[in-house]
Amino acid sequence: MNRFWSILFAIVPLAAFVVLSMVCLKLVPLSTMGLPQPINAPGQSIDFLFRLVHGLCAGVLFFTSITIVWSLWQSRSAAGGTRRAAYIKSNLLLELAWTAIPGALLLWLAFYQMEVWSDTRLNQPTQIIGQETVAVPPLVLVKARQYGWEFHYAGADQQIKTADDVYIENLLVVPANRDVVLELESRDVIHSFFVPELRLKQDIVPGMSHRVWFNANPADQLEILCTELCGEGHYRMRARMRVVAPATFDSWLDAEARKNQPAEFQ
Ligand SMILES: [Cu+2]
Repeated sequence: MNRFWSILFAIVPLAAFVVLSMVCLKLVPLSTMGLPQPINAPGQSIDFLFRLVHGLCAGVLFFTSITIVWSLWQSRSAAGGTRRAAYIKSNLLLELAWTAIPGALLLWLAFYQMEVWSDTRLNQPTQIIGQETVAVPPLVLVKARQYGWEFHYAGADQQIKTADDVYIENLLVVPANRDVVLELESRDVIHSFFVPELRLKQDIVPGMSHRVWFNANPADQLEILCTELCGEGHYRMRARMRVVAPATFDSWLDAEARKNQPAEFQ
């Protein structure tokens, strides 16, 4: 019983280490818990940041766990009266160290991730038209609703929210290796647009327009998920997504436009 607490506190980080190793090495039954391979460059940078933050947290967990287990193990005989815990009122150097080191780490992380953040969230991709550099216009207006996804493609005029928009439900097809901008809106409650392979997630607030963008490699069988609990049918709010060669995309959109489906934008 003397060693119960030190063993208990040792089990937690050990279990965390085992679980993390199983996920990283794709061992059954945790082989599918990791994220799928990213299909765009920022996805790889985000994965690097993800692993970096996890690595730092694992280091802190390991260090604090070792300290706790060691202290408990050392004082296991205190109950027997042979050892007494020392009463330390304060230790300025130690307190400064455990404030400054995590603070500096967090500050460094905040600056270090800024480039990825601005690429993925602040700097909408641009294109050169004539002499001018202009923002790439949205290719698709995405309307989230309980419980499905509507995709209104810019028609021949290359503008969304116009009469020639091409309307498709629960299937998003986009050209590969091109800057694709989406405009996200909600018809009812808060939803969240998530494509795991793009490492792209954006809440969609009713009354607001959100823009997201990506430049992806070809990929099939992707899934768009709603990651905001939006009602009792939330679990079935999913759509398929395909990233295809630009020529394939153009002919696909032409064929869809010829079906002459009405645009249901507001
Ligand atoms: Cu939803």
